[in-house]
Amino acid sequence: MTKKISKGQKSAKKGIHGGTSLAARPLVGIIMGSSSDWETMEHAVTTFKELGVPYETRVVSAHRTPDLLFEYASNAEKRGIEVIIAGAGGAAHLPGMTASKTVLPVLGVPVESKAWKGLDSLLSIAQMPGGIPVGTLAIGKAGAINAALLAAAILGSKYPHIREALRKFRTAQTERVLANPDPSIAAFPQKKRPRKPQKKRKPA
Ligand code: RP5
Repeated sequence: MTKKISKGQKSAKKGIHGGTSLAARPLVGIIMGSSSDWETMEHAVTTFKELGVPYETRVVSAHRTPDLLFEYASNAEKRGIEVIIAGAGGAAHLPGMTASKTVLPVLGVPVESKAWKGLDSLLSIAQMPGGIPVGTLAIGKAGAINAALLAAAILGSKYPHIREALRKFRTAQTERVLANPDPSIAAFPQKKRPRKPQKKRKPA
């Protein structure tokens, strides 16, 4: 017997599969300590849009809005969030504090700070004492992109369409690199691409 699916379930399912917008039930919560972190964290959003992973974004500050942080982290699982990405800079306690209030995987993105170029953020996020892990990515844009890709890899074991989207992303990335083997061609457009070596003809 086939199970009946309610209207709400149907649209959520459709949203997840089509899924780049907030209309779909978000599977990933992207939080950041300040709106000034958006410049970095938007790269996680761009990556999710490409992969079709439904997400939500919020400013949740560990020191300016600590009650909101507790509420967000405590309720994320109940709301259907499956992975949290937390970006913060400086004395970046947001990812660690979030991880302390949930058993969901928390991925931390160290935002580049003015004073220490993000090294302070990196150490604050990575150096969690044993017991409360935060998966820490690279400082800045690369970290935000990789946090999204890692979140997609985690979700991929449950959602095959996300795994396939990730596979496609990787294939396209490889093909882009192989299609442009010589960066000097873009720098000096008059330079011709090397010809494929011709096979020697045997004398008749
Ligand atoms: C942290 O302090 C934020 O994550 C941000 O990276 C940093 C600076 O915040 P703003 O002073 O720009 O709001 O909490």
